[in-house]
Amino acid sequence: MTVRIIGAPTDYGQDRRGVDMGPSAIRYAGLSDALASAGVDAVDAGDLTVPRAEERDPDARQPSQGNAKFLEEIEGVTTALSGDVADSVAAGETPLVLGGDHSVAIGSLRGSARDAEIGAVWFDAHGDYNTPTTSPSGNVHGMPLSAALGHAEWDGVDWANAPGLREENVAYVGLRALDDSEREAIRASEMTAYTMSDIDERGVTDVVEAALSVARDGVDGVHVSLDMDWLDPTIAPGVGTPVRGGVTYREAHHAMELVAEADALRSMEVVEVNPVLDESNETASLATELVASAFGKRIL
Ligand code: B3U
Ligand code: MN
Ligand code: MN
Repeated sequence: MTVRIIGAPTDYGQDRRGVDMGPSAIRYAGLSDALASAGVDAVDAGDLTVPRAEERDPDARQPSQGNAKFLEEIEGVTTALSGDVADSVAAGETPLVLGGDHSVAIGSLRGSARDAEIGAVWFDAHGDYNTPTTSPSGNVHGMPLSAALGHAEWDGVDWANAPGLREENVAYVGLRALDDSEREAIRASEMTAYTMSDIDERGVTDVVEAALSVARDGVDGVHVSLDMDWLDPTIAPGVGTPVRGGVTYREAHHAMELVAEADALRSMEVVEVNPVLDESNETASLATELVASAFGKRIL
């Protein structure tokens, strides 16, 4: 397997600076050694060019899309990203996108779904299913799934839509922080949502296996989206919106080992690593370990 590393150093999807340094932090933490330990060949395509946030109006909004912030910048980044992800898949590789905040998923999903049907497993504390009008923050990192799934509010915003992704093939793992309208919308959707309570009750093996079978049912491959705030903040402090009660180190590794075992991985992203908020780059370092497990690293 050849993995193409694509850095998306952007923080336009949320309010805290620093997550744009995620790709550097993850590489510095030893990503290439981690991938080598998983036995895969890795090609590093470098980083996408992202306009400098310091030069942008901090309140920039496009009036046609509710209160979503920085849509013009996010369009630029995710359009470039979707092209690179799609080309990588077409070349027989498995793209690994390094965020950046979770708005990059708009590009990963659209790219992975170019000329294909895909499913997605969303490892996250959050639902990322707000829309430009329901979002309490206006931060697009809380909206990528509603955008990719083409909700009515995103009509006419073709760059954000992933036509090959259907709700029926989306499964969340580890939810624990939802906004009220987002909770209603997830309940009303065809997506499958496993919360932390489900992990407590059923165990991580059962939940992740179920999520993977939902995502892979009848599709060409699965996109795995790993938001580092999925993990408990005691082991992943370097994220913008930490939420207590996340998965443990061992649960996370086991989940990623199950991803590798499922042998359906089409594309993957790891997002929300913020080295400015981190302690000695440990969140980035954990990200490299989890990626290695997802790509097949085994203890024995
Ligand atoms: N649901 C909130 C908070 C949030 C979403 N994703 C993250 N935080 N990382 C929102 O702003 O949409
Ligand atoms: Mn997220
Ligand atoms: Mn999150």
